[in-house]
Amino acid sequence: MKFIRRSLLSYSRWMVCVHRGRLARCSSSNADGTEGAGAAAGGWPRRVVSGLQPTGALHVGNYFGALRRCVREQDAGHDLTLFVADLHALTTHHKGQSLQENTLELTALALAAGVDPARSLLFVQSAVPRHAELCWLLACLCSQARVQHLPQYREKAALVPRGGGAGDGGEVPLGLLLYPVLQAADVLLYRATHVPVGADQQHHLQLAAQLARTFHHRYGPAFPVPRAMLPDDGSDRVRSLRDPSRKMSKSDRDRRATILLTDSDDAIREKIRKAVTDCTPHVSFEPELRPGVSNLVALHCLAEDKLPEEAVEESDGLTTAQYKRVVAEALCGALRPLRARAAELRARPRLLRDVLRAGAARARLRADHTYAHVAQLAGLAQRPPRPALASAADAVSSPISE
Ligand code: AQP
Repeated sequence: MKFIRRSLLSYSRWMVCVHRGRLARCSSSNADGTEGAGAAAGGWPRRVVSGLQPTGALHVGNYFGALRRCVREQDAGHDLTLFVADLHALTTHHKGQSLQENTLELTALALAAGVDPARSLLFVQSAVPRHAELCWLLACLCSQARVQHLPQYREKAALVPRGGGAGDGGEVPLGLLLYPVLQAADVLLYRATHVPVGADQQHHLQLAAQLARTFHHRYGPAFPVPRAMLPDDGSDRVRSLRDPSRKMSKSDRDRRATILLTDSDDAIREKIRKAVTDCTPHVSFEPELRPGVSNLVALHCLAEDKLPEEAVEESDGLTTAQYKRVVAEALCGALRPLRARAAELRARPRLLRDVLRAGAARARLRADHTYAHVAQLAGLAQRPPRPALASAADAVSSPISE
C-alpha cells in the first residue's frame, strides 16, 4: 500500500510539472460555454463522465473528439470521471491478452494527454461491478425495439461475421444490443451531468437521458438527466482519410484511414499525403461539398487551435497537395509531445496499474453510494457496506486527493 501511495504521489508531482504550461492556456470546452467550475445542472453538481474502449490504438478522432475535451474539462476545474470501457469492448473484441494490453496502452495515453489522477477518476470499468448491476436495472426500463433501432447497433450488427458472433450460431451477441443500456449505466452511476462525446454517440446519450427520466417517473429521482457535450470545433466527427463520408474509426481495416496517436511523424506525413480529397486544387472549408479537404482543414484547426477561416486564409495560394504538408506538420507538432510522454509511461506498467487500482477504489465508493440509493428506491436488497474494502479505498485514495 505504501508503494502505491509513493507511486501516486511521485506521479502527481510529475503530472503537475508536465502539464503546468497547458493548464495556463486550457479553458472549458463546454458546448454552451456558460457554466463555471462546480456549477449545478438541475440542482446536481456538474460532473463530467466519459469512456474509451480498449479496442485498439486511439486515433485523432478519439483524442480531439473525446479525450482532449475531457482533459480540458478537468483543467477548468470540473469533476471528471474517465474509464477504460473494457466491458463494452467485449461486444466486439475477444482476445483477453490484447484487451489487457490495450487497457494499459489506453491508460498511458490518457495520462499522457493530461488526465491527472490526483484530480480525476481514472479506472477500468470491469473493476466496478455496479456498472453491470445498474445496467440490468435499466434494461428492465427499456424496450428491445428502442435499442434495436439505434444506428450504431445496426451498423455493428451488420459487421458481425457469420459464424463468428455469439455462441456457435454466429448470431449478433446480446451484448451488442445492451451496449447503449450499459453506457447509460456508466454515466448515471456517477451522476454525470455532462458527457463529452463525438457525434456518433449522440443517440446513445439521448437514451441515457430517457432512462434517467423513466427511472424518476417509476421510482423517484436518483440521477441528473445527462446531456451530451457536442463540440462546435469540428472534433465531433473526424472523418476517415480514405472515405470522408465515414467517421475515422479504430476498427477501419484500411490503416491509411486513421491517424493513430502512436503514429510516427513519417507515418502521419504519409497518411495525410495519401488522404482522399477531390479535383479542385485550392483549399476551402465546405464540409458538405468537399468533405475530404474540409476534413484536412478541421484536423489542421484541431491541431493548432484555430478557426477554419484562419486556416483557409493562411493556405491562400497553396494547392491541396502543398496544404497537406502544412496539415501533416501541424498534426506532428500536436502529437509529438503526447507520444513522448506516452512512451515514458508505457515503460512503467506498474505505475499504470497502481493508478487504475487507486482510481477503481475511489470509483467503487462513488458507485456504491449511487447504487444504494437506486436499490432502495427500486426495492432491491441492499448490500451492507464492506468495511475492509472501504478502508482500503480510503488508504489508497487519500494521497492522491491531498
Ligand atoms: N471519428 C471520430 N470523431 C470524433 N469523435 C470520435 N469518437 C470516436 N470516433 C470519433 C469518440 O471517441 C470516444 C471513444 O470512442 P470509443 O473508444 O468508445 O470507440 P467508438 O466510439 O466505437 O469509436 P471508434 O474509434 O470508431 O472505435 P470502434 O472502431 O472500435 O468502434 C467516444 O466519445 C466517441 O464519440
